[in-house]
Amino acid sequence: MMLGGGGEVVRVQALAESGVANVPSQFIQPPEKRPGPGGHSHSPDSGVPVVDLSDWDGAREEVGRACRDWGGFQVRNHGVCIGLLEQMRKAGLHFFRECSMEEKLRYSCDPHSPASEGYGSRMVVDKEAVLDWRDYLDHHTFPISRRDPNRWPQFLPNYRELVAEYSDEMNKLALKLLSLISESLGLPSSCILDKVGEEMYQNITVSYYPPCPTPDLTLGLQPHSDMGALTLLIQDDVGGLQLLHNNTWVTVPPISDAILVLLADQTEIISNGQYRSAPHRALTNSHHPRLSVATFHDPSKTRYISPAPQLLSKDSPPRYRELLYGDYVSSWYTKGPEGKRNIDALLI
Ligand SMILES: O=C(O)CCC(=O)C(=O)O
Repeated sequence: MMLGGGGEVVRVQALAESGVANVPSQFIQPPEKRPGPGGHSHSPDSGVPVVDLSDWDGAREEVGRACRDWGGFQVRNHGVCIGLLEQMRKAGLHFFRECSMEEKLRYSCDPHSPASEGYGSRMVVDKEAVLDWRDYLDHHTFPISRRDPNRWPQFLPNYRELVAEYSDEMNKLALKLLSLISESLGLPSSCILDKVGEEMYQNITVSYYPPCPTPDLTLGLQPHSDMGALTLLIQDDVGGLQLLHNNTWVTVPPISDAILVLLADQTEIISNGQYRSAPHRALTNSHHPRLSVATFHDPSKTRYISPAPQLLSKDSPPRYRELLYGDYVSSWYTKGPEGKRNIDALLI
């Protein structure tokens, strides 16, 4: 999820490092949204599906079940070099931990433009919104015409090459997963891609969540589902990402070699609601900074999205209105990300 941010905005990391005992009121969630005590525990058997992709054909059914029940699942043996995942996590950490504020600010995103590229803190442009306890660094990486490595920091000599390689690998994996997800619905493998377009838009967001003195009152990232087609996410070993499953928040256990796949709203629409986009949120904790890298794959703004005709019949009428993706994005930014209310507004 990326909205706006930058400019005169308070950097969460700077606030945390100043040693405040109580966070400013703009970061305090209303009581019904607070994680509360105990919201942070996680165990390896949380139930979030883990799918082994060493046999892609064999994984189809499991992927279908995970998309239907959870809207998200972790994958292992996905074909992306584990060393690359580690390098990306380390580089992200280096930016936030080792670079001076002056250097970070050189790459600030435009505070007046939603989803602009660069270093930011404030998710929502709306001045009334509760703030997330997070700073981020966002890169525009696909289509290739959007890539401008001059806008990417150079704090490590190979950072720009690393981002380009990571972007390429995630794009390849996203294409393969969208084919598998299409097949798991009984559709031709190209069906979802035909809808969203081969030339997907890709953004990479590195999120940094500093330790927070009042983790029971704040959120690293508020609950939302992603607006595009598919998100691929890696995290470090701290933990704090949660998926909403049967009305309960379940922590996604960190697995260093795994990639979390999150279905986003357009895939829910194309599946006519057979699969659900996954509401998720990030918790904070008082001791350990946390890092994640989310790679978003979205249709171009000129694509029209609607349920796949092969899934429609007299008994299974369309559940969502057709939309122009650009309109969906604008409306998402206007209303804010809250939970799934953006996609719910399209229900017939
Ligand atoms: O930090 C995380 O684990 C979640 C990141 C996320 O959901 C996002 O950037 O939209």
